[in-house]
Amino acid sequence: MKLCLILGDQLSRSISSLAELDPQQDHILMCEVRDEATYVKHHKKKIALVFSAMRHFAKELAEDGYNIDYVKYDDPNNTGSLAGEVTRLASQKAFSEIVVTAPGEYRLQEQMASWSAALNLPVTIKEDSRFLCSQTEFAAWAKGRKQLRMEYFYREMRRKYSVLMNCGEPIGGQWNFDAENRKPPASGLEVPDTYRAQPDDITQEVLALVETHFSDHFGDLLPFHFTVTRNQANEALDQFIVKRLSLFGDYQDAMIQNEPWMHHSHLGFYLNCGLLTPLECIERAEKAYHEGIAPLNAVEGFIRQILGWREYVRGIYWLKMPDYKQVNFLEAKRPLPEFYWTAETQMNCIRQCVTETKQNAYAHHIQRLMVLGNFALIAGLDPDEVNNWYMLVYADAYEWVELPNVSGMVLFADGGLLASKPYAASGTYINKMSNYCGSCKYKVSVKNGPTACPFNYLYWDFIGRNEGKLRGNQRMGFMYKSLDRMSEEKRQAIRDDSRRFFKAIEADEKV
Ligand code: FAD
Ligand code: DLZ
Ligand code: SF4
Repeated sequence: MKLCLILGDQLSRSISSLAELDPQQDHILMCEVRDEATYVKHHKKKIALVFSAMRHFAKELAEDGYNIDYVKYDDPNNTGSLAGEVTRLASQKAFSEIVVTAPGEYRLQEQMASWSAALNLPVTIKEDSRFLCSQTEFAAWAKGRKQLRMEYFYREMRRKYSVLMNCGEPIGGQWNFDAENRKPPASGLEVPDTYRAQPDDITQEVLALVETHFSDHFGDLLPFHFTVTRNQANEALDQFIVKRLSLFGDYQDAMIQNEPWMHHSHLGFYLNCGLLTPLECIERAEKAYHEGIAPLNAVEGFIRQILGWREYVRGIYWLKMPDYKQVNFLEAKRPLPEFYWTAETQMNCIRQCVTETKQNAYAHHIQRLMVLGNFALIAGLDPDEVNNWYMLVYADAYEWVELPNVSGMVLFADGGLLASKPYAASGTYINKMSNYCGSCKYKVSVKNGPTACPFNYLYWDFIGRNEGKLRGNQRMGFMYKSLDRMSEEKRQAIRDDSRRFFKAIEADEKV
């Protein structure tokens, strides 16, 4: 008799641990535990999503005849840890083996390595089949390459899965249509609402539990409209394909005041906990292209995020852990400013993005990268503090995807393994891609002085401050030529403004 442990982000019928299970005699354990809910103090909405989706998944498996042992968070016997719950059940029943699909995070893999000795039982850890590129395949692709560029990995994945291909060539004659995907927000652009599921009795019970036990966690619990079943997640996918995919490409980088959802898919929450599989999202998008529902730039752009970026960052994570958690190439040390929690800042772009993050446990990619991340980069914020924040605030956050995006893509803390140059930008970029600056106390057109947009001087301060590390980067050559042309007076003004700004943050003044 086997015991199969299913984790809160493994809610798929296709996971490897379920494959050889005998519903007649084997047991499945699912448990809501303090350790997983608090190793970072996750956003309340994320805990509610995971617990409710776990309960629904367990119910479906039970209806299909599996023996389920489900431990609720407030069960008085709950030990609070996965190891504790496996041990407790193993002491009650005579299991011959523990089976689990490999966890998504390194820390859990480390923990599981000691279970067999502790339990005196074989523990079989099966390949994580929720991904399209295994760790071994990624390692083989990476071996011997000087640079691990996502674009080349993506092309191989397109070939491997024959996605948007025609006789070995990419449909449309090119692999990537990104150049068409940088439109600023059009005035009067109508943005369809995100999919909103109605909370049922199971979800209501979970919401009450989260309110009771996690009231000190970040974020708004209500309104709660995440999908918590596979059927609902499928509807959310359908709705994305019909209502938003056609403009996904055009407005992928655009930001509009009070429009948190834009034309993005909002499917990452469900992909990452197992309610949707990456291949079905890709196939539905490809079908939409062939049926004329969405243009190639949108479909290719969306598919690249899932078949390319998502698989690639996971590959990097497992290739480079545990060292990747320590990287800090730019030796950034500044503590995370309080406004990342409170949204109390005069910088309208940051206020918007933090407020929406608090409300929705979501911000779209460009808000994460070019507003919140860009500030963290150019202000020199400590990677540990920034990683903790991103892990905690988003409902789709799991370390395998969060860490490479933050330390690699945003902070350049890995020295250029993931991104060929830092994604640093001044206020001009934010002004081009959003309408945030119009409602800001600062003036994006002003470069120095108390009324200037802080992104403007912090950007050049970042370039100057990190000259020793970045001047040698070929892709930064243009920036250093511009810096070289700057008068000493201008450079001093940048340093003075930046110093004044940092001092104000340190003194808890509202900046
Ligand atoms: P869409 O824009 O609709 O994209 C479709 C899907 O593509 C996403 O659901 C996601 O599965 C995948 N995808 C897109 N970009 C990336 C990427 N850079 N890396 C991996 N997958 C990608 N994504 C997470 O899933 N979890 C995280 O914790 C996370 N943290 C991030 C932190 C930072 C600083 C940055 C810059 C990006 C982060 N991302 C993360 C990637 C991306 O921002 C989110 O996947 C996306 O915003 C989720 O919203 P969506 O489902 O509407 O995505
Ligand atoms: C995210 C999460 C949360 C909040 N709670 C649980 C839980 O109580 N029980 C569980 O099995 N899984 C949970 N998860 C998902 C795990 O944290 C996830 O499996 C690991 O981080 C590995 O990716
Ligand atoms: Fe952000 Fe600067 Fe624009 Fe204000 S002016 S919204 S701080 S980019």
